[in-house]
Amino acid sequence: MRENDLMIIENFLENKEEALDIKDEPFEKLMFFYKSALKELETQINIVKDEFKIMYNYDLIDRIDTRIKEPKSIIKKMEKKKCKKTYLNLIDKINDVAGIRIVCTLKDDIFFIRDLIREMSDIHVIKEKDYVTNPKKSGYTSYHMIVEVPVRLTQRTIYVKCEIQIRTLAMDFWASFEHKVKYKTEQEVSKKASKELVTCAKMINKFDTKMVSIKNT
Ligand code: 0O2
Repeated sequence: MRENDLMIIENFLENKEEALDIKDEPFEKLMFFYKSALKELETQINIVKDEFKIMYNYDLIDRIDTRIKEPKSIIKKMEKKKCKKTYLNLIDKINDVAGIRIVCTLKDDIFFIRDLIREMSDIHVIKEKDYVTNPKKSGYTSYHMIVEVPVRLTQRTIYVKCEIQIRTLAMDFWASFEHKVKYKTEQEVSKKASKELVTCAKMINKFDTKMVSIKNT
């Protein structure tokens, strides 16, 4: 969020340097901004989905998922990032309080959707991470964008950060499986299982590339 937007939120929160309390009213008020931004973004992406289906008879987007990060997960992430648990740090340092996942069929569509988002006049892209071209060590593959979305309040418009994850159905299958067995579990997964997950991610990458070449033949 920009400086001005922070000031507006500050008025709502009264003291943004205050320690974060997930059970308190200011926290709920802050979440209202994220929820509103997510609704706005979901509507825009749904229009793209429907436009391609209806106007071009093409299923560019298979599925759209949205979520507001659980308060406990917000706290955990702040601890991981070693930042003081204040409202200001939440707004500044946690980019994925509001998240949308766009799942498509083909790998090429990821970059096409990315370009469409870059061109949306009222969406400001502030950061991108291309884990499709450069997968994470875990094997995780996805395209991430941090964007600012306008929330039109009665008095004025403020821009709120949202995270967009774009991935294929195959990448999504891998990520949700890995999320269950490894990423979010406290206990260590064996080295063998980790290695096998990386192998599976590479297989999925080959599979995704093959699908594009089949489509283009
Ligand atoms: P959850 O439960 O999915 O919300 P940043 O602060 O923006 O610079 P950030 O957010 O720390 O960076 O990291 P990154 O790499 O952009 O990852 C953000 C999200 O991507 C994660 O959110 C996961 O959803 C997903 N992700 C990243 N790495 C992996 C991985 O190895 N496996 C799986 N399955 N998902 C991954 P959270 O908050 O960690 O989790």
